Amino acid sequence: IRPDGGRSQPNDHIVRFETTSGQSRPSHVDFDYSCGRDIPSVAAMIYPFGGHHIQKFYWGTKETLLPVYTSVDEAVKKHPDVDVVVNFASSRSVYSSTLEILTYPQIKAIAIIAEGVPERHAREILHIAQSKGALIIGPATVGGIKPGCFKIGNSGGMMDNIIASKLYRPGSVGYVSKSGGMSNELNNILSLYTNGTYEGIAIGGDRYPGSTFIDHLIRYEQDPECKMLVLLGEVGGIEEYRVIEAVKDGRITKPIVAWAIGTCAKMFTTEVQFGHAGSLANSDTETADAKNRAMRAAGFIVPETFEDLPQVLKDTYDGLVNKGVIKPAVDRDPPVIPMDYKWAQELGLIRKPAAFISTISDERGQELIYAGMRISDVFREDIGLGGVVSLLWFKRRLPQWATKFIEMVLMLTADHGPAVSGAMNTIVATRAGKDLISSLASGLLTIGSRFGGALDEAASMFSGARDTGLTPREFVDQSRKANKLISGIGHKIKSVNNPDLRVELVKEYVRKHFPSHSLLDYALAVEKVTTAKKDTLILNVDGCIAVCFVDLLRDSGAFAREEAEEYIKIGTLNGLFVLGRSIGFIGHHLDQKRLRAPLYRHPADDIFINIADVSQPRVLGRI
Ligand code: Q5B
Repeated sequence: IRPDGGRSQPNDHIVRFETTSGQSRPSHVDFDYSCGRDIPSVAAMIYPFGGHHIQKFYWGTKETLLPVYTSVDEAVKKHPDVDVVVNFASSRSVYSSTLEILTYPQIKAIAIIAEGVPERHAREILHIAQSKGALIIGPATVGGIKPGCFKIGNSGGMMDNIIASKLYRPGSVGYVSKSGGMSNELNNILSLYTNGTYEGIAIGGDRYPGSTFIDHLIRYEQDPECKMLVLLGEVGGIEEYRVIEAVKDGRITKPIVAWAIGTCAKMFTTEVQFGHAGSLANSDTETADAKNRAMRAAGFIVPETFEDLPQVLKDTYDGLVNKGVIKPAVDRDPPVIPMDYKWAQELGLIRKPAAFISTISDERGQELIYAGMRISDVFREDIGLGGVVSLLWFKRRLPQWATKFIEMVLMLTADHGPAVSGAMNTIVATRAGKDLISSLASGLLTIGSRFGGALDEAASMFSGARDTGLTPREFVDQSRKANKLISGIGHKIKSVNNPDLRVELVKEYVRKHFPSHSLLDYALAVEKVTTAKKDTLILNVDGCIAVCFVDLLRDSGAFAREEAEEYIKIGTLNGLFVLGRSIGFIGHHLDQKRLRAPLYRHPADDIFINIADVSQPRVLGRI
C-alpha cells in the first residue's frame, strides 16, 4: 500500500519491513509467490530481541532468505527503497515503535495491527503521521490486500482461501471495510460475482482509525485500474457521511456499492455496542439504517438487505463490462503452492517413513515414560538408579539383586583417586580454564582399552575362552602366543599382596546374591595362572565387573542367550565404568575450581626431549 495510490505492478519491488513479535509469517511469502512475483514483497523483518539473523521461508518448492534486524535504523539504512512498514508490535509497545518509524522520511505508510491501543495514542500517531505526510492503516486492523501484489497482516486468510478468492491476481473492485472478517467475506463474494478484488483495506474497528474510508476510496477513485468501489460501513461514527460528501461534490465519480452493517440494532430496546470499539450509534445519524438511507439518497448503489449485496455487485459489475469500462482478463491458474508438510500430515494426506526409531522413552504424553514405566511409578516403586538403568539400557525390569549390583558397580567405579589417567586429564583441562562439560569430556575420552574401558573386551575374551572349552592355562598361553594382553587382567598398583578391595566387595556380593557365577569362577582360575607369573596380574576391577555382568546377563533369567551376547557385543559393559566414573570426574572438576587451581604446566625436566633424527645417530656430547 503506497501513498502513490498503489499503482505498483506484480513485479514492482514493493518492499517493506515487518516489525515482528518473533514468529515467522510464511503466509506473506507464499502469497507473494502465488502472485507470480520474482522476489518477496517483504524486504526484511525487525525484531529487537532476537539478535541480527536470517530467516528462511518457502518460495514455492524452493526456499528464500530474509534478513532480521534489531533496529529500524539499521533496516532503513540497509533498504533505502522500502517505504511501508507493517508493525506487529503489541499494544504496549506499538506507540513508541510507530513514533520511531515516523522519524524516517522514507517510510510513507505504516500498518498497525495491534488491538487495544489507547485512543489518545492513536490520535497522537495520526496527528504526527499527517504532519509528515505518512499514511496509517489501523490500529486494530487485519490489514489489507492488493491482489497480485502484496498483502498486510493476515488479510485474505490462509492460502487455500487466497487461491479460492483469486487474490493472486488483480480484479477491478476496490473496497474498504472496518472488519477483517468481513473483508474476507467481501473477497469471496467479489471473486464469485465480479472479476475480483483490486484492492481491499480494513481500516480497523477503533473509534480513531489512522486512515478512514474516504482516504482509501479517494485513492481508488484516482487509480485508473480500479473501476468500481465498495464501501462496507457499519453502525457508529460518521465516516460514511464523508464519503457521501465526496460523491455529492464530485470527488468520487466511480460507481459505488455500499452497505452499513448493524441494521439489526433497531430490534433492541437500548443502543447496542457491536464487536468493534467504534460500532455504537451515539445519535440517530450514526445508525446503520440512517447511513444506508443517506447513501442511497446520494446515489450509492445500496441493496435492500445484506443478502442482496452479491446480486447488486454482480449487476453493477456486468453493467461496467457491458459498457466496456471493465475488460475481464483471461484468468490464469496460480502457481501450485505445495501444502505445508505439517498441515498435510494433519489432514492425513501424506505419510513418510520416520528417519529415526526410538524405543526406550517417551515424553509426548502427560507423563514421561521409561520403557513402559511411568516416571511416577519409578518413584512409587522405588526402583532406584539401578532400576532406571535396567529400563533405559535393557528395556526391562531386572530383579532387585541385579539392580542393586548395577548400583554397586556405579558406586565402586565412581572414583579411584586423582592419579588415574582420566582424572588427571579432567584436572589438567579444568586448570586450563575449561568448563565442566569440557573437563568431563576430556576425562571420559581418556577411557580406553588400558584404562577403565577394558570391560567389553574382557567379557568377550573370558566368555569366548570358556565357551570354546579352553582351560585357564590354555587361555593364558594362547593369549601370550598371540602377543595379546588379557583384558581385565593386571593393575598398575594393585596386586596379590595389595589386593583391590573393590574387587573383593564385588566377588563377595556376587557369590552371595547371583544365582550363578560360573564365568567369575573361571576368571579367578585364570588369575591364579597370571599372578603366578607376576603378582600385579590380578583380575582387575574392569575384568571382575565384566565377568560378573556376563553371569548376570546369561543367568538372571531376564535375557535370552542371544540378547545376552548382543549386549556384550554392542559395548554395554564399558558404559558401566563411563557412567560411574563421570561422578568422580565431575567431582575432580569441582574440586579444582574450588581450589582456584592455576594453569598446569608439566615440568620440562620430567620429559626426555630429543629432537635429533634417530636414523642419523651422532654424538651429542661428552660424558
Ligand atoms: N602383562 C593395566 O600394566 C595394565 C597383562 C600381562 C597378560 C595382561 C596392563 C593391561 C589389560 C587392560 C586392562 C584395566 C596397563 C585396568 C583400570 C581402572 C583403574 C585404574 C587405576 C581405576 C597394567 C608387565 C608384564 C609384562 C606384560 C604382562 C601385563 N598385563 N600379561 N595379560 N593383561 N591390562 N585395563 O602394570 O613378560 O614382563 O613383558 O594392559 O585390564 O584401568 O586405578 O589405575 O579404577 O581407575 O604397566 O583401576 O595390565 O604392566 O604393561 O609393564 O606389563 O605383565 O606382558 O610381561 P603394567 P606392564 P613381561 S583397571
